[in-house]
Amino acid sequence: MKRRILIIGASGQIGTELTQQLRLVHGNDCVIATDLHQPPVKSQEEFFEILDATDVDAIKRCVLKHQVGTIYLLAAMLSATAESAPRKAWDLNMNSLLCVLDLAKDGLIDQIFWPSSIAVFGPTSPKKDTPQTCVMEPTTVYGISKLAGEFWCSYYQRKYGVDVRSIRYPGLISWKAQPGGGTTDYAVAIFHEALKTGTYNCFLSAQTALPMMHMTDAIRATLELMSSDLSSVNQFKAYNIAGMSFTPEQLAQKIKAKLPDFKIHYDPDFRQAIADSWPSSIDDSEAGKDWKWSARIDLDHLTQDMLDNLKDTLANS
Ligand code: NAD
Ligand code: AKB
Repeated sequence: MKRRILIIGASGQIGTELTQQLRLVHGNDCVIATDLHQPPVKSQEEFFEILDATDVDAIKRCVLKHQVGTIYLLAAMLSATAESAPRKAWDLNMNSLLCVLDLAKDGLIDQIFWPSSIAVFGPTSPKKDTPQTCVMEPTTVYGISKLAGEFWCSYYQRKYGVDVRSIRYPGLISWKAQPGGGTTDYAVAIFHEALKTGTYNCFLSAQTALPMMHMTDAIRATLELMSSDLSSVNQFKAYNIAGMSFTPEQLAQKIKAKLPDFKIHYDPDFRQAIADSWPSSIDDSEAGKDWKWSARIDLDHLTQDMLDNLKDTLANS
């Protein structure tokens, strides 16, 4: 029998769409979605279980019960929420990763996907076209946990031959599920508010450029990396991937072109310092070279897609 796929943290922004896509590819009963909370999409309640990413014994029982071969570990605290509870964020982000790495080391599972982030970079990294390898001195607890996680992944790969793959996602933009407490969340909230109230109060300044990506591209990147031949994977830390780069003002202009009455105000808060410490754009040539990665969705396409789909979702809610 084909070994199953376990998603931990499946009810979040990425998990909601990753679960859907993996079920399309592998079949519903091959994908076990788990989280502390029920999935936001009703149709995903089948093959769903409550599972705590920090409960090592429960994860092991789940792996054995469902004959799991691959784990996608998505449970984490993101950049903004992590700053309000640094120790809790560190414990969740690190202990869950070490738990699944040990399962692979002990031969219980074959493959792991664990997402990293552009948050591994810091103010001393090159800001523009930030390369795969450069100075990395993150200043957030989230970034520190992601960078440490990358080192753990490459350690387990080198020392124990664990097949663990990772991507440094930029800010992800989606309409199917809400983001979970990051600094790039404004780029989703702006669409909701544009349609609901016509006004958005942005917590970042007008000129803050950040790397971003449509969720469809991010899910495709994830599945492409996971299905790549092991011999073409040369980065066992995490791959840079790039989609687009824009400022709140540039995004607001795109929305205004579709909704002329839309207004944006700027009221930066503590998240401004986090954004200022991150790259404004990313060089993803290593991913392009190793597994032929290239993004397909640009800012015009993203704006249209978000407005069209959210309009329908809000009308039906
Ligand atoms: P999210 O916050 O939307 O979802 C995380 C999920 O984990 C939530 O459903 C939450 O209930 C669950 N969770 C939290 N604690 C848990 C626990 N103890 N046990 C089980 N589940 C638990 O986050 P996301 O945006 O889907 O991100 C998933 C992963 O991708 C994270 O590692 C994040 O750092 C990374 N990432 C996300 C982005 C982005 O823009 N969304 C960018 C870079 C990296
Ligand atoms: C966040 O803003 O924390 C995330 C990320 C880029 O890792 N979206």
